[in-house]
Amino acid sequence: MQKRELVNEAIDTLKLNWRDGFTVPKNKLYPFQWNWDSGFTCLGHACFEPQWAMRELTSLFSGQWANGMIPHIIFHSETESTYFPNHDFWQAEVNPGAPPKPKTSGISQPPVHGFILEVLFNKFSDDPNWVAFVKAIFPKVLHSHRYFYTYRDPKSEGLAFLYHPWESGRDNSPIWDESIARIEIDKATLPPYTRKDTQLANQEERPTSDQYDRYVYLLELGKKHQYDGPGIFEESPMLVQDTLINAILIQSNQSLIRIGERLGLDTGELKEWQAQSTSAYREKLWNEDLATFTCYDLRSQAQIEHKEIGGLTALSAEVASADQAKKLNDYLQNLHDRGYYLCPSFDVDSPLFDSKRYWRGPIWPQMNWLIYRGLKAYGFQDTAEIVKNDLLELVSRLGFYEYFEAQKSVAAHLENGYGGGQFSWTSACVLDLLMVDG
Ligand code: 9WN
Repeated sequence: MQKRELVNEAIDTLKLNWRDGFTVPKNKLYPFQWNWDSGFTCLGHACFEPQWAMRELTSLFSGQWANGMIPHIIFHSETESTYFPNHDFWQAEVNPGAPPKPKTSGISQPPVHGFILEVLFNKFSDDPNWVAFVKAIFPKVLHSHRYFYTYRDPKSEGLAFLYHPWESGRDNSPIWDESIARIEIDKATLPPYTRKDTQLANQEERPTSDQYDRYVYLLELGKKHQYDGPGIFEESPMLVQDTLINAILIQSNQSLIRIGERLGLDTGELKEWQAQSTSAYREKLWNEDLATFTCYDLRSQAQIEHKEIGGLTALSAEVASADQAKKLNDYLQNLHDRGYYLCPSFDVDSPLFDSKRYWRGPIWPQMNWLIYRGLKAYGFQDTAEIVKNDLLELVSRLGFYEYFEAQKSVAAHLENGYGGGQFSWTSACVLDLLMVDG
């Protein structure tokens, strides 16, 4: 596909997935508004219908809880029935601070909205409507960061924990295997449920049914503790300081600090968080032997020793030291030399690598967008171009899919990507790369 065709198809896909105020990631498979998807989707709106970006964020923040949390799903429709778990399974009303409407889930996702807001602000800062919008939403984004520091960092380390794989955005990554293996599934007490995803996407590309049982177990655990109670920290078999969530938090803190300084808003709290988070991230999560950043398991009190895509987001957050960044760049160059598309979501040399199954190996478009910008920020222009061009090649050959095969030799024989087609963040990231970066 030529550049013009790619641009047109990306815009058509975003229009197709637009629901008069917000965007669904993919019709039927994901029929509501998702937290971090919405942030990336704004990048696309900004290229052809900037007003939609304001409306997208306004819709998302209409689901914000009193404690500051932006839920990972906002169920704008209560009748849509093609997704499990629906709002009635989550029962967010167990927490008195959840809004009565829109209905929401009870956990969060990587807080991308601070840095997305900065991208938008940089683009439209001459427009008084945008300046007013940024000023109005700034305290809400700030409050969503406060949620992580208040409810997810009980020892005040500057690193937020997650207790559900869905919060990480990379649901079935092998990095969660050990944590969720601690769960003892008792079918007699697990509430009955029916998955919908495997009716809409290839079963081999989705998490397994055993993993779903564990996702439901952790959802029930959250519900039992009103989704923000201290019992979660005490009881959850999964308690992890994640590389991705914390890198995104740091990246968004920095964006909010810059926005706040330009607009004369108070950034004192942000600067305190940021100073603590950056040094904790660099020291606690770096693994010298693996030469990457790793998640930290608060239950076993040890790093989760795997190379995976979350560690690379330290580049986009610009939290890696120059030496750490060079090692991450070398890792990517090596994968490129060995015939992989960049950036595989998991260690290609691990027996747990699966180039087809969701977060256990495939390439994810929004991750390439982040890592591309991170590499550029550190001056690794050549690798950045590979990351960008690999994504554009995959999309122009295989379509606007959710994720893609990582091995070039395998992808050469494929006619499509994996998961859902006509995907929103794929369209938005491609549009931004083509229209903004040329
Ligand atoms: C659970 C919507 C979301 C993304 C996640 C991705 C996938 C959901 C699911 O789809 O997760 O949140 O049902 O599989 O892993 O990153 O936000 O696109």
